[in-house]
Amino acid sequence: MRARLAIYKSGTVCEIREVVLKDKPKEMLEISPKGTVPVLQKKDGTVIDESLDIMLWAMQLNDPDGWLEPGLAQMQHLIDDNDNNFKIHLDRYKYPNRYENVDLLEHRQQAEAFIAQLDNRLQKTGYLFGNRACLADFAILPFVRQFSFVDKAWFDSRDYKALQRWLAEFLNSQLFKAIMPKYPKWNTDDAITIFADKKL
Ligand SMILES: N[C@@H](CCC(=O)N[C@@H](CS)C(=O)NCC(=O)O)C(=O)O
Repeated sequence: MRARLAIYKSGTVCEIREVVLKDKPKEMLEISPKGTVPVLQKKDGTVIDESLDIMLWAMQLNDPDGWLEPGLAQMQHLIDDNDNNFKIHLDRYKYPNRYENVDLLEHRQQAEAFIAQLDNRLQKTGYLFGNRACLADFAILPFVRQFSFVDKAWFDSRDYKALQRWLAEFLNSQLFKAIMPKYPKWNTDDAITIFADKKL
């Protein structure tokens, strides 16, 4: 989701191939054997197979809203905390059956510490690094969205007003709606589909 957000915001035109994770196409595994999505192949054949790197690539091409303005060094620490810590707990809270000996409430509690940290920042400035959304907001929001939906009633009952407003604004945004349409699974001989070419 975060790669889509950045590609769309940058206005970069690209072909999209929807992958079903249980049935990854050989074309994808040939260019990125690690087998995770998203994978982006540039016109020169270069492959970027980490979502944050795809965001950075797109923003370096065109950054109309100044997503990179706070400076990557500033934002990186919080994004790393999201990717290397919050996401671990989120996965175990959301999919406890995929792991052995997992107590989902323990992982919810661990994940909640990050939520509280974000809420604290958002209370002060409205967005993670100042008074408008930047790369860090869009790199982290999709995971907070997932966290909120695991047990929506519980999430809504918590006192994270600034974070709840930040998330609601994202879910109601034109940007979010623009990147959400689903695409059919890609097959080798399919015609080219251009990403976000659908008019809302
Ligand atoms: N650090 C990677 C993680 C990507 C990742 O784990 N993606 C999941 C889907 S959200 C995946 O492709 N899993 C592979 C699988 O389930 O086979 C990134 O952000 O690009």
